Amino acid sequence: MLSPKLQEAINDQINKELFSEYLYLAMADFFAAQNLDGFVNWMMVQTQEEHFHATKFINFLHDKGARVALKAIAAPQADFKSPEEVFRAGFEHEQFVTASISNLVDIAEKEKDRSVQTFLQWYVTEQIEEEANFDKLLNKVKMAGASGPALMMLDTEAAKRVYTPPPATGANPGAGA
Ligand code: OFO
Repeated sequence: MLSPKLQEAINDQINKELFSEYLYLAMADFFAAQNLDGFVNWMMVQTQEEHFHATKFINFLHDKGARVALKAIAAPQADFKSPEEVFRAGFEHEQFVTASISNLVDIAEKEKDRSVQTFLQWYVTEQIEEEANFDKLLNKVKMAGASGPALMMLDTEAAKRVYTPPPATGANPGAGA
């Protein structure tokens, strides 16, 4: 059984993951308005990742016999000055999520809940990739600068990104990892 404090903290994290999905949908929409279809695809794949992050937490609460408290999702930023600003905002958002996961780990440690500590390790590792993905693209977009052809090359590269759901393993197959 989860402590009320952990249950509340996980519910807050579910809201953050769903907000991440919302934020990247807004970024996809911004790129669609610029006709940068490869970046639209990249962001749409990212929204699928975020949806998975949220539902993995939801499945975990279900497995622990706890209720999910779905809260209102804040409206994300819709307009950006440039692709560089989009990827910088994404990178900073991922750093915020990493700090939030780290805070959850701290709470689980204080509550001495080993099952939550173990479960959270997947997110700790996942955040390394989440930050790196945005950081790499941010740096490439920065290097492209005002060069239209360089940006188009990056857009073509971004069009190749595909969503690969994590394999279903362990005692929580509904969560997919
Ligand atoms: Fe992007 O890692 Fe979840 O929020």
